[in-house]
Amino acid sequence: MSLPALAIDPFDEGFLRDPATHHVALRDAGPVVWLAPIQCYAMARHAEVSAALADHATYCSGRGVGLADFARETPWRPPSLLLETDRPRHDQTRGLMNKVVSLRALQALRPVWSARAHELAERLVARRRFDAVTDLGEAYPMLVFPDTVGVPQEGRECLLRYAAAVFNAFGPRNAIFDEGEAAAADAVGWVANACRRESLAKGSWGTAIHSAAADAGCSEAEAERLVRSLLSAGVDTTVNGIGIMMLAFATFPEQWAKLRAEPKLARRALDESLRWDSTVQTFFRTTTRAVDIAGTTIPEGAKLLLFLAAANRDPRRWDEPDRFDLGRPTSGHVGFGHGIHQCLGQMVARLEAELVLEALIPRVAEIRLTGAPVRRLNNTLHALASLPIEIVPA
Ligand code: OVM
Repeated sequence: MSLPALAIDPFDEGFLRDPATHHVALRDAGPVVWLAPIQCYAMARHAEVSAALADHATYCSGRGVGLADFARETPWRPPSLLLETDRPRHDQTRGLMNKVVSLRALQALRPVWSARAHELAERLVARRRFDAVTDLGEAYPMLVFPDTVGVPQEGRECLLRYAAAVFNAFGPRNAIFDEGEAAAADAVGWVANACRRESLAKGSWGTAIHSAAADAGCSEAEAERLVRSLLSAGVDTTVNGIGIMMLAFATFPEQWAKLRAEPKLARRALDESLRWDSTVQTFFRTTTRAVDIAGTTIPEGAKLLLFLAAANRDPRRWDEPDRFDLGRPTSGHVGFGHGIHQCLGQMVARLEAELVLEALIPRVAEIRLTGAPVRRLNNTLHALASLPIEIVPA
């Protein structure tokens, strides 16, 4: 089989405004394609994306999970010791982070996080009309997550601009990348300072990371970079995860009714929402050897773009993939990735989403869109700037 060459730039505005439409063409073109405008290979079908994520030895992360090849180009920032690292180092850092970001730690936080969700829901429902992105999707994670990591109060709004810039920087140096970087100029310094042991609150996840990192023989600078991972990956992801989940319920009102009838489904809602419209749309890998895929040889040292969001709607894998359906088994979705790099914070994200829904279920009978959702273009995230809704109180 020859390699289909496509003239698609998955980071241009037309693509980013409506990725799902373009994903169809990418999947149908073949199991692996060549994207001429960005000069790299790509996969968009579930079977291949999932297999590549599972094969961390062939498809490495240490040369960056963006378009930039760290073997040839200077990274935008010092590489993440988790995301942009391979075995054996990765397992050491991941192991110590797993001890801090644990189910046990989250169980302890649950009562406080739940109270915050109820207070916020109470205020929003009283207004009836609100923006599900700014007033809820952004507001809720900002009420619970920065306190948990233990960063200083002053200047926390930097976190959103920082995260947006981090995710833009996985793409090519287009206008979106440059604008994100310019907007985050001050945020980079704020985040660097927030990650220092002296800046972090006692008893926080941040100081716990510093202790665990020191025990594992990491330097202070490495510990700071591990805290940086939480601030990079834990904000814009959950912000948009919650925003898109609200869009899903507004678009499929019968699913809101189903959730109200069966509130236990709240625990699974985020996973189906991520399958339906994945917050993290793409990540790259780099081949460590020549590899044959369906008769095509990808050479060693090649960048390969994995379309997580396209895999999550691949009709070869999912029945009626475009339907948001709380009743479907979501296991195998790659919205949190797959394999050794699978999302460290997935339990955090699930808990935030579950608690937001738990607070809304008894108060909200219906969710209606009052205007068109507004996209916020990002090179990696499917992000929303605004989602105006009106609720019918229960
Ligand atoms: C990190 C990091 C940054 C962005 C995303 C991510 C999705 C991780 O600094 O480790 O995971």
